[in-house]
Amino acid sequence: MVKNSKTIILPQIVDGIDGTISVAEYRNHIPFPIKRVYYIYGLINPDAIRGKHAHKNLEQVLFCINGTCEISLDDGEKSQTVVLHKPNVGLYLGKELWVTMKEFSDNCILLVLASDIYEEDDYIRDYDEFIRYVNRRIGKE
Ligand code: T46
Repeated sequence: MVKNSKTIILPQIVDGIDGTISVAEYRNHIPFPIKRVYYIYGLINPDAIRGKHAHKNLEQVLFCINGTCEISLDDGEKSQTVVLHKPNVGLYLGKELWVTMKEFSDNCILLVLASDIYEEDDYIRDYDEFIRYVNRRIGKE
């Protein structure tokens, strides 16, 4: 895996044909207190590409609670792609990861739990700037 990322599996409380509950609790499943929840939906454009940015400090966990999507991660040295397709299997994104989201199914609902409120200053939206930022952080520059 790239650094600052891991898979998070939520428990499933299955009630047979009457449905299933999955639960995300701070500490038990989510490694930070949740200050914001947002969700992305209405992904009717099959060519939609979202993300293309990194965060300086924000931590998040992404769950595709309906449909499927593909998340590409780049830590400045390594990269990997993760397909989210199960409502109880999430992807933890720590700081300093360049994230691109694509290949959304049209019924995709991407639920995001975040460690902080929305702060545009926390975003790095230029890839070259991201590489300079991580290189400075690991003392390469
Ligand atoms: C991330 C990925 C996974 C707000 O005003 N408040 C919010 O909480 C959010 C998330 C967005 N916005 C505004 C900012 C932009 O004007 O909504 C607009 C679209 O945001 P953005 O282009 O950043 O959306 P995505 O899907 O590329 O990225 C989002 C999150 O912004 C980002 O933190 O990690 O999902």
